[in-house]
Amino acid sequence: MTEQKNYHLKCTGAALDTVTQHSEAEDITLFGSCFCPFVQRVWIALEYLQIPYKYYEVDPYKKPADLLEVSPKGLVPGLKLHKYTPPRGLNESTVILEYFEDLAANTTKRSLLPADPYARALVRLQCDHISRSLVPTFYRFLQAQEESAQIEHGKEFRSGLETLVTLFERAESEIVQGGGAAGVGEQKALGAGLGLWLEGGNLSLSDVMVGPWIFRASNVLKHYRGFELPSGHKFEAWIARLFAHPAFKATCSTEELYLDSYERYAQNRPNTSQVANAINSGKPLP
Ligand SMILES: N[C@@H](CCC(=O)N[C@@H](CS)C(=O)NCC(=O)O)C(=O)O
Repeated sequence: MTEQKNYHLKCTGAALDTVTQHSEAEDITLFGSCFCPFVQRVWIALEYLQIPYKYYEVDPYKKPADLLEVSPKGLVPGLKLHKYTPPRGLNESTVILEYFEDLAANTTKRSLLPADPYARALVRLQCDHISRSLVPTFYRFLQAQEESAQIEHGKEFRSGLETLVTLFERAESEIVQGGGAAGVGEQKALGAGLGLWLEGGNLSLSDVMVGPWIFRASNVLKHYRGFELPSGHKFEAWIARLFAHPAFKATCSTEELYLDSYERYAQNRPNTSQVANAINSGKPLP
């Protein structure tokens, strides 16, 4: 029998360089795990919003006491906030993202969202779809063992990506084209915060929310399920902008780390994780 691969415990490649650059004490410590997409989300946001932080690698499956102190379910990401005495904790990637957005508004003045309330709502609609549909479908597809189930869930994942594209197109058409912009400069201003879907756009909350799974679709799903991301000029251009973005690249390890770390999901091994158990029992993700 070929040897089973296990999850990694240390970043590699560009992510390892970033970890090395963020090894000194700061007001925020990010408790992370090198393979975890929920961690990668908040890590990209820290990089993009230029919020100072220290990266601290933990094994969430071992439930170390210092992780449980900041994240009650023992899930990564967790934050330790040293500006409070005693220090406080925060968990849940989506909540942490909003926290960083609020922090940056008062400090670095950078943002992952457009300024206009309706445009912000459209980005949040994209995020809602990512959380409730795309992310669980990724795991259902990867964990499916029967060929028929793999085909069914592969279709669901592809259709989830298509829905995301529809939501991107809606924001583009309502805000940029429907915004009555006279020239390229005005169009760019209206599109600010709507994400990398727009040529010349900035990273958005939805790019950050979905990017880690798109990346794992490009390597893990491709390797284990033969999945190919949608083709087409606009989709490919979006992916290229996303994968080349400095904040995104800085948090990526090398492909081997992901392939090894996800073998247990692809084989649907028992007790892989709380996420895997939730998928197998039809319960909501933790
Ligand atoms: N809803 C959580 C999910 C985080 C999560 O599931 N993280 C995984 C690693 S990718 C974990 O810590 N797993 C530990 C376990 O399953 O016990 C979030 O968005 O932060």
